[in-house]
Amino acid sequence: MIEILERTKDFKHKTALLVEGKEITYSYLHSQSDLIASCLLGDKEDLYEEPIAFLIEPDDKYIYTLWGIWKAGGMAIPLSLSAKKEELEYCISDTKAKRIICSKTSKVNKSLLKIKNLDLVFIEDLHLKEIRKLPDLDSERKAMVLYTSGTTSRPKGVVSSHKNIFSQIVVLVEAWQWEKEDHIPLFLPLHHIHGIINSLLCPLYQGAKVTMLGSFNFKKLSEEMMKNDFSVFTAVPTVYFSLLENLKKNTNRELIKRFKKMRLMMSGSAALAPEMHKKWQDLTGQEILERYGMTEIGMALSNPYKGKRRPGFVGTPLPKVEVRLEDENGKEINAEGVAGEVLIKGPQVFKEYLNQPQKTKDSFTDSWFRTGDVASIEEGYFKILGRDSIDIIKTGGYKISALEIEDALLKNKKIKECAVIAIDDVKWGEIIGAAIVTKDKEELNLGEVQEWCNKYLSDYKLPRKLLNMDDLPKNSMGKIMKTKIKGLFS
Ligand code: MCA
Ligand code: AMP
Repeated sequence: MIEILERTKDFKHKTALLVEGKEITYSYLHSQSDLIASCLLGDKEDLYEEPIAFLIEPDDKYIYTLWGIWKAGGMAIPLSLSAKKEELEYCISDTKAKRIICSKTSKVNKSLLKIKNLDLVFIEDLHLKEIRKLPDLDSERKAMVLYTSGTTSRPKGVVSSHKNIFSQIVVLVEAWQWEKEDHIPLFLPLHHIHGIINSLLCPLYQGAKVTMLGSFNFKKLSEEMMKNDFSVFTAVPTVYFSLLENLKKNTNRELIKRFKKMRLMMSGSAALAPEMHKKWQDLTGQEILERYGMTEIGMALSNPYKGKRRPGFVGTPLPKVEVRLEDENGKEINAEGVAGEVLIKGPQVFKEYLNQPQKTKDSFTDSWFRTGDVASIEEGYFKILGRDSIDIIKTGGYKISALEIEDALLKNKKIKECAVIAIDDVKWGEIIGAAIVTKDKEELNLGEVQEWCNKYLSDYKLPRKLLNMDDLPKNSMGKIMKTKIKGLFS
């Protein structure tokens, strides 16, 4: 039994989604996903974790598809709409998916999906059949694969079971007091946890309403804010930066009042600068609740719903999540103000990295998952200080591997050597900086480098700055970066 889906059946004729003004009820979500599940099953009784990829825009069809795959017993692989052919091919071959679901009306370039041994299935064609008996599923069943970058050049597939996903949701519903009267705007991408779990599945689990806006766009969001009474809001820090920039120019006081009226505004996926926290509070009166999470573990730490929310801190462990800090020798740190790696344990922690048993094993110590994030505790609250790897970049809330960008750069025959590092940026948190040495003194400017990388990488993975030694920060991180790119400039 998939507990999330069972529960949402109770909300029957209540509106679950608003998409371009169209209201979609919970019953309709179920009937459509039942049909999709039936079609996917064909003659089979159960898909037994068959990997099924999908590339569907963030509207109601996304949920029919996700739930349809789950109900048929398959393993859902939501892919990024901005991915390039190489990136898609990599994920599809890594998961060994034989079917990918797409929509006829989607703007996705379907020629990107002409991949060997892959059946392109249109969701519209899945509506023709009758509902079959759907399988009864164990909660340990693998449910979803999300691709996340790390210290390897290619992203890893994070496999979560239904139980993991359920555990991630119930914790948040309780901690953030989701109610059936809540209404949330959804504009985050739906191939990552922040969008899928926090913005979409938590409200649906509680019978609340989600307005699906596609991607983030200030004008569209403002229009919807004026039409709807949103009560909950969750975003990455870059979105708050854009909101502040736009609201500075916007004289619509009513819009600001709408933000003021919400019961909860949250930030996560990257550090929210305390100045941004303050600016937002000065403008709207809202004290942003910052929390900390990761694809492998869902959400782990959160400032309180009721109680002191401290700017620059990510709060305390969520219910049922165990968190500890360890020093370099694997000893638990209990003292305040001492930095150590964050380790996590709990039912929400993922099952495995797809096809990578050794990597899975290496990322755990005695069933504690090693996040690679460094934190300290001050007056009981966790503060994220950074990461233990220089090769991980967080930009606009996306985690990116420096090695993946370096790989793409090195495919260019003009490039002899390169090093990619994160450069602090007030809007994006970090931007991607590339130090490049060309062959035979060839010239390459930023535009050319971006054009080159754009062949292989999504837009948000493009280098935004070409670096020389003077661009490196003068702090200790700058020294580490120098080590990485040393030799390039000598
Ligand atoms: C785009 N641009 C950038 C970047 N991305 N410039 C620098 N750095 C970047 N990373 C440029 C584009 O080329 C374009 O330039 C201009 O900025 C606008 O691009 P656009 O894509 O339209 O930007 P946007 O719509 O404002 O999008 C920003 C965004 C988006 C809303 C922050 O990146 C986003 O949705 N990020 C969320 C990612 C996410 O959900 N992460 C959660 C992972 P030009 O104008 O010249 O063309 S899950 C996670 O982290 C864990 C579990 C957790 O804790 O949540
Ligand atoms: P991802 O792998 O895309 O799920 O990104 C997870 C990573 O985002 C974590 O390991 C952290 O490095 C970072 N992260 C998430 N939330 C926060 C936060 N509130 N402050 C700082 N970093 C965060």
